[in-house]
Amino acid sequence: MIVLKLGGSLITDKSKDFFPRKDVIKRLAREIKEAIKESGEKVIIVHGGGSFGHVVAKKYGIKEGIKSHDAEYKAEGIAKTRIAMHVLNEIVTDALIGAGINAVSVQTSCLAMCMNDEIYVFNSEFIRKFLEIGLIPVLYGDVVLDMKKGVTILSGDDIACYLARIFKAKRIVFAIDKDGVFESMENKRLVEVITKENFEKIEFKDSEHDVTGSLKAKIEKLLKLAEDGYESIIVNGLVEGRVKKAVLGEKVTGTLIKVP
Ligand code: IP8
Repeated sequence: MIVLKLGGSLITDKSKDFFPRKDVIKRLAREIKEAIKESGEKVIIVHGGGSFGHVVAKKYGIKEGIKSHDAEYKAEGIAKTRIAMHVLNEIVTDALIGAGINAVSVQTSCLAMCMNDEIYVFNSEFIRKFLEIGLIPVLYGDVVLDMKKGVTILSGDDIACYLARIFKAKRIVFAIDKDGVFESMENKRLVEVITKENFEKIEFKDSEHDVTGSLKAKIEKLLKLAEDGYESIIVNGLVEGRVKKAVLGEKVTGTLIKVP
């Protein structure tokens, strides 16, 4: 089992609202198809929100939950965030099907619920069943109900980490728009391996965050995943061939997150 997360910054242009990178998505779909064929592995795909979900979620403050005075405004924001993610998911799923993958779109907000931003309910049986009958589930970061806050945003990273544990993933690949994690944004030197030991030395920039958190917080989640026995790799999906290599477990430029 392989879990592949396609980052929002990879599949959309975050400098332009609602702007999918259709050529990139199409090429990634081809790479994923080839990797599935060559490896014979089952794959779960999760994608992020990019210039679709994050723009709307930020505007309406969805991550802050519902307060008594703003319920109507939040309801409007929830509806608009959901449809934005639905539209992006359709573009991704359509490209996957176009590449010959039997992809099935799975609406995260109908499977999952949070409690103070943490996954509280997640009906992974739907995913298991889809995989069993030969489909490739395509989930995405989404607006979901929250038992305490009313609503929140569940990131694709959290979904990918959760499913990696549930399905005991053999490989976890995070495809983004950069070669991996850099020592600092100034020197742009790639950190090939991150462990608990060198993590604190990395200079994360504050500006590198969206509604679901900073890059630093994302890496912290991946370090926890590594401690549970699941290594992950971050690769640049804008460079042709890297996602395919990472899915196949071949040597590839990127940042590996593992235990020391
Ligand atoms: O881009 C967030 O998912 P992420 C999805 O994986 C929304 O953090 C709705 C903003």
